[in-house]
Amino acid sequence: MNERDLRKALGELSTGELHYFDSLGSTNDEALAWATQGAPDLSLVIADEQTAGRGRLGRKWFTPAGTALAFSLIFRPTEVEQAYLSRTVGLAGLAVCRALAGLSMSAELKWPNDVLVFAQKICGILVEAVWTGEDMDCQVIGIGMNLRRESVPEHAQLQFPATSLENLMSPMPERELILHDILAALIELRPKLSSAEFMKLWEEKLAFRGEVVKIQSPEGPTLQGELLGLDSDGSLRLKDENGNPVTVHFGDISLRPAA
Ligand code: BT5
Repeated sequence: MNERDLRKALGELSTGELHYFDSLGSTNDEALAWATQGAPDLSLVIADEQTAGRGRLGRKWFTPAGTALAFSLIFRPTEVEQAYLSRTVGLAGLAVCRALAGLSMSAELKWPNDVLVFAQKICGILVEAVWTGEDMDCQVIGIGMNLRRESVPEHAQLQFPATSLENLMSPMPERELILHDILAALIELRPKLSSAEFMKLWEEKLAFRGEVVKIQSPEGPTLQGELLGLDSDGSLRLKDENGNPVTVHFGDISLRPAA
């Protein structure tokens, strides 16, 4: 991967500027810093290797050189989109699902931020905000996708089973093309962000829908219930063991099938 090939592959897409690094701590850190300096909407930070890739709450994201797709997109919401910022993670997830569908792969979204194929994590998403005082200036959408087998951490380091594209298909398309397809899908879906149709698309892709799942969060007791769908802000709707409706808001949530 190099900057010239990347620019060529992204050619006709209406993305912003592009910063490519052979090696970087975290593309999200770089994008957050660049965003505060005014990077335009849909500007991209891409790295071949991340030495301090991040998951949620300081967890590590593994990105060895030459094995994965790791990038961050600066998302400057329009006035309409400002009211739907909690949907951005769904936008990113749906875009990844669409890109994988183009490779004949059926992906699902494990709420709130994982993309699964055959119930294994192939991609993680980390959406972070840049604030100016009390106002959210923009968001950074970080996406890490496992391509080669070597991108998958050792079993002991995993919180959830993981896989790579190479495990599922051979030969694999070029990284640049996968990136192109994710961005093209995101740009195409973006105008729907505020619609009910968008929430329907997101719900249809939810993993474990109709199944009993366990929800753990550090703040509360473990909850078990049937996964029903999403509220309009992207919160998760469950039916608990007593048949009562429960809403789970975004946070440090871990979701697992109960069985
Ligand atoms: C995530 O966090 O899944 C979000 C990951 C976002 C990574 C992208 S890469 C580009 C951008 N720049 C960054 O610095 N980050 C973003 P979370 O749900 O907290 O999951 C983290 C957990 O996933 C870790 O604790 C490991 O158990 C596991 N993990 C780490 N690396 C993995 C990998 N390559 N594949 C699958 N699982 C992994």
